[in-house]
Amino acid sequence: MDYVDVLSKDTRIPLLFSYRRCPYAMRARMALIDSGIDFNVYEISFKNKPHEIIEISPKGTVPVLRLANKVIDESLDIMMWAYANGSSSHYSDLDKDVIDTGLELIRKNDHEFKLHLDQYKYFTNYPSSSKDALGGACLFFIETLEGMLNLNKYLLSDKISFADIAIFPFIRQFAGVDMNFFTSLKFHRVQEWLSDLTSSELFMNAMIKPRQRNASAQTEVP
Ligand SMILES: N[C@@H](CCC(=O)N[C@@H](CS)C(=O)NCC(=O)O)C(=O)O
Repeated sequence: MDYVDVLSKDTRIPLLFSYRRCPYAMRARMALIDSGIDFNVYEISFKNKPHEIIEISPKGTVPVLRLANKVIDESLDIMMWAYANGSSSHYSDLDKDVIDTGLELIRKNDHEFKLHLDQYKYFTNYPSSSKDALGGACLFFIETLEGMLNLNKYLLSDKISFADIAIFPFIRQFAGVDMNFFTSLKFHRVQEWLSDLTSSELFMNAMIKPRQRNASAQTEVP
């Protein structure tokens, strides 16, 4: 299938507007794959966003999932749609209070940790703070994760769940700012968890270049 063809109005296969390195898009791709949903990917360029994405989601962020009958343009909503419509039980087999714990953790990630992560990532924009101080300001969340991973192999249980998938791409970014700093931390369970998820088949599949993914999706169209 040609790369551009995925933008056609043929909506038999869900189309994800994505950006390979965006952590929100990563969580959406991982959840779609994890739940066994076949989908196409259109990799956008931020400098030249295709009009197709702006038409269906004027706020212009990725990921955006185009379905036959609706558009979903928040990563967490895409994850929830995937788990509700796919074949995986990584969401539905959890008790409601465990799901609530996962959602609260994701809220903390998206609305508290992310602010500190962005300052740490772009530390040169904050000359009045040292890089180490900005990294240190992120540790409240890493410590919370360490506490949870001391109880279970993954964040909510001994099985990977939506919470691991939603949060892991941001911790990967945190580690990537300065790997020496990350490995020097005493948070060994988080380090193992990150390494486990980074080398997982699920993550590798989510990082496949769009052209390859689209080609395999096409073969399944009747
Ligand atoms: N709350 C949104 C946030 C998505 C988001 O901010 N994505 C970034 C890329 S990582 C984006 O598209 N930014 C728009 C831009 O840079 O123009 C979600 O969860 O989907």
